[in-house]
Amino acid sequence: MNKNLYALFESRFPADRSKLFLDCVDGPGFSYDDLDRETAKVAGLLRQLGIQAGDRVAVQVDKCADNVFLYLGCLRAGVVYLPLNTAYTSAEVEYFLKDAGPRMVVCRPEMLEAIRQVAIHAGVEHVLALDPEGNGSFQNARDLADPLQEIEPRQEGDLAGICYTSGTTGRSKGAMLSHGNLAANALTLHKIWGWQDGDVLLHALPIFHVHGLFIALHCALLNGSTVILMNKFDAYEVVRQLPRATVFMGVPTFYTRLLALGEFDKLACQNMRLFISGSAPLLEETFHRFQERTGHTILERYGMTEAGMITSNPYKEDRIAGTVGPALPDVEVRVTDEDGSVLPVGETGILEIRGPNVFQGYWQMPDKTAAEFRADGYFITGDMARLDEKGVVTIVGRAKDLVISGGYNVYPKEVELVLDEIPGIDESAVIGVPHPDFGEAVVAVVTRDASTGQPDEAAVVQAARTKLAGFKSPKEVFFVDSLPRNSMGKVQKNVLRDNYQDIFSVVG
Ligand code: MLC
Ligand code: AMP
Repeated sequence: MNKNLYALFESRFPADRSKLFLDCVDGPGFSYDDLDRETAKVAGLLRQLGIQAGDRVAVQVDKCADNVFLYLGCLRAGVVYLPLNTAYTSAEVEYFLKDAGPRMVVCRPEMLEAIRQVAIHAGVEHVLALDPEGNGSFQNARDLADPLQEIEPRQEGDLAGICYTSGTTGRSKGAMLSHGNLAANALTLHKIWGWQDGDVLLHALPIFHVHGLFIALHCALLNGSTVILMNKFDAYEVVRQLPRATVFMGVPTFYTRLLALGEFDKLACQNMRLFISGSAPLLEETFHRFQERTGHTILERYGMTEAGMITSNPYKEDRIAGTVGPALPDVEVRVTDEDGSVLPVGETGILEIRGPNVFQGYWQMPDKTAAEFRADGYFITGDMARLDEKGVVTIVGRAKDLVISGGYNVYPKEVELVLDEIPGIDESAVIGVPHPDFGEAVVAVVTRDASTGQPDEAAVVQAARTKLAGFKSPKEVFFVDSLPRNSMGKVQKNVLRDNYQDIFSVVG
């Protein structure tokens, strides 16, 4: 049997394929028939360009229907999809291209020249453009190609996507996700979240990360549902669209921004069945305010790029604020100490996971892969957690030095490496501090050349932004005479976090 994920989706297409698949808020709609036709054209173009099953295609384009078809067309052709955040600079993209060695990159027209340059260095053969209206050299070529009707035969372990996640060393790692990983996770979530006839997904997440690309889209596809596609999150537009939807997924920032709108009330949510939150911790206060305002209880789940979803609060029983629920039915979780010894219920340690959703390893990094798996196949998440006697997981922190800002991960090391190169900066420490909108915000504490007093804050931020995506750049820069260190000489980030924790007043 063909284990291509696209074949699974196709088996769940609605009987009447004229049903709307994508209802684009800023453009035309596309039926399931259109989905079949558009993905066949994408797959046809890939073959015409000599791109075969197992080859990689990198994509950095604005969210739009054609972006969805590009992803699904790659699946159909057995080509490995490599999504890239549109905020990444060309310097960041160059790393991904060199590391993953894609045969083609599709980018935004305004980035075409810059991406062409880095693509040359990375040895990428084809660089094509796609804009949000569906125009550009990619579409032109696609429309001329002979459609490929077949669905490429795939095994469960064959790769469907490579999703880059930053690392504590500052070097990003490509998490290899197989057709089997994605199918197993999607089938489980579709079942436990009670997807039903008539469900409509309001999709406001970006589609270059696991949450919006896999979790949200895959559940809707398995249900043969209509997806209301928003180009990006906009709280006012969400309130306008909600009456037409039944399911919504978001990061906590989406929910705090919605709650800031007076129009977001019970009436706006009256047709909704389910609100899901994840990618970052949901404050208990937000959970309760949401309940009071809308009468709905947010379902919080926990996941990561390497495994998709791992735990989820229950659909039918009580959802408990501050917890992420038990492991999914086919996933095992345990809490261990540094040595990997399993800790008793109630104790805090590192969360380890095992299941069909867990990735195939990091692209071309066998040592890093080996270091993050135990001998018995458990993956070490790097999140600190505790389990209760019913198996309910509470995430209490992170063992990894990671900031999550508005649902995007920022590894301090990556930012520190850039800051340390700025002339006049001696050394830097990057931390995350509480922020009312983003949950956590990136802040830099630096020492600089005392004789000149340069660079100033604006110069630091400006220099950082030439190399780093905007969400990674520090929201504030503090200049100090020296960084606090422990007796081993290591920077005490906990001291810095304490010193700066109130700089953005948090109002929940
Ligand atoms: C944008 N900016 C951010 C930011 N997003 N700064 C910090 N953190 C963020 N998350 C900055 C930009 O650099 C820019 O800065 C300014 O804000 C305006 O940019 P924008 O794009 O217009 O911002 P906005 O639309 O407000 O975006 C905020 C957001 C977005 C919350 C809507 O960040 C978002 O969609 N987040 C979702 C992330 C997500 O999908 N995560 C899932 C990962 S998967 P300037 O200085 O230029 O003005 C995962 C696994 C799991 O984690 O469990 O799900
Ligand atoms: P990413 O690497 O972008 O996939 O981010 C995964 C990380 O997000 C996890 O390792 C957690 O630290 C965090 N995360 C995801 N969901 C939650 C949640 N519900 N609560 C707390 N942290 C979460």
